[in-house]
Amino acid sequence: MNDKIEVLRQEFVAAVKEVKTAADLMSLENRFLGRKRGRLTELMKELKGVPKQQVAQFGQTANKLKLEIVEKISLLKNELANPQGGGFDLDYTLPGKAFPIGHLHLASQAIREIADIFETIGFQRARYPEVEWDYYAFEALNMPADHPARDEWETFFIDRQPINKKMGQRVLTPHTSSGQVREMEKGKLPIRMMNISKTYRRQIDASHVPMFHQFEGLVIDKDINITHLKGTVEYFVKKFFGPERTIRLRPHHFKFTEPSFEVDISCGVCDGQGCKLCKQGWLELAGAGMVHPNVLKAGGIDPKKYSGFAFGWGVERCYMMKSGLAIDDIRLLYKNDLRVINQF
Ligand code: FA5
Repeated sequence: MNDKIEVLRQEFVAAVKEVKTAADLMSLENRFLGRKRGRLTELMKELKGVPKQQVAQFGQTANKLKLEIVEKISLLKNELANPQGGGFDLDYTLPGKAFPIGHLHLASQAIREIADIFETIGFQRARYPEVEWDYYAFEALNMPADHPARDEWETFFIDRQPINKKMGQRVLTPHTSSGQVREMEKGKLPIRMMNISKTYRRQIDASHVPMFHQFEGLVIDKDINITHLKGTVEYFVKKFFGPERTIRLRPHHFKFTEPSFEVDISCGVCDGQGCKLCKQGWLELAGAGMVHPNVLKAGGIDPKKYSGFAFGWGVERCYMMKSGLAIDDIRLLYKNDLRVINQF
């Protein structure tokens, strides 16, 4: 029996020399200490056939070998984990590992900047559901069921059929305007609301993404008129795009504002002179208008006493215009490609 133990020791010593990797070490451990077929386990089983008087002595020798094997394997594990040698010793003079530092996504940066600008002129941020009722997204905004204007919002529907008599179906909110009547329903006047949030549409191409952000301003008070709208939009444009930029309001049509406008901004490339990018000196920014009396009524506000204006723009598009970013595909912003994202 003593011979067998010695042979096993030699076998182990030889096997240790072959260990180069963590995988080798694991298989060495299995081979000698494995519970079922480990060489040492097998040897221990043989003790059963040894005459009684010799069991204690052989048991001791075999246990000693087991201890040696366990210690050696744990030493090897340490060495592999600290290849600099010296087990747990550390070389404090080695340069440290630099961890990559992240930053806010372009949309988050833009949202912070936009929120700050409007906060200084008294707009308060509010939040509304992303999964919204058809009522707030369309019906209360003067777009009754089956009205063709709804088509422009290419909506994601959660329910196939209306599930509530007044509210209709649930949708992924296709524009931040869905916050307008919700804000009015709070019953607090005057209103100076800023809603910046995610919006969803069934659109995807070089200039559209299915999830994007809009920021929407809503002001309601006595004697609010178009000059207030123009002044507010101009203030934002000069702060966000630069003091040299100007705006113009161009007639447009939205069901929830009357009159409605599209806001153009003077081109930053040619300074409004007309160039390849803008053609005639102006770039189209987004929609705005005076809140329609029917929308005020839906929010429980008397249109004879109060009036208001609203505007709702795309965050990503505004930011791309500001940075003069020559990006020909808006989808790049959401592809998580660090080569693109790290440029902002
Ligand atoms: C609206 O959504 C109106 N609710 C805006 C409004 C608010 C008008 C208040 C009047 C009063 P429109 O569908 O044009 O309007 O969208 C506004 C802006 O959102 C667009 O100018 C564009 O910048 C951005 N936008 C729209 N769809 C997408 C899309 N799929 N991907 C990226 N940006 C988009």
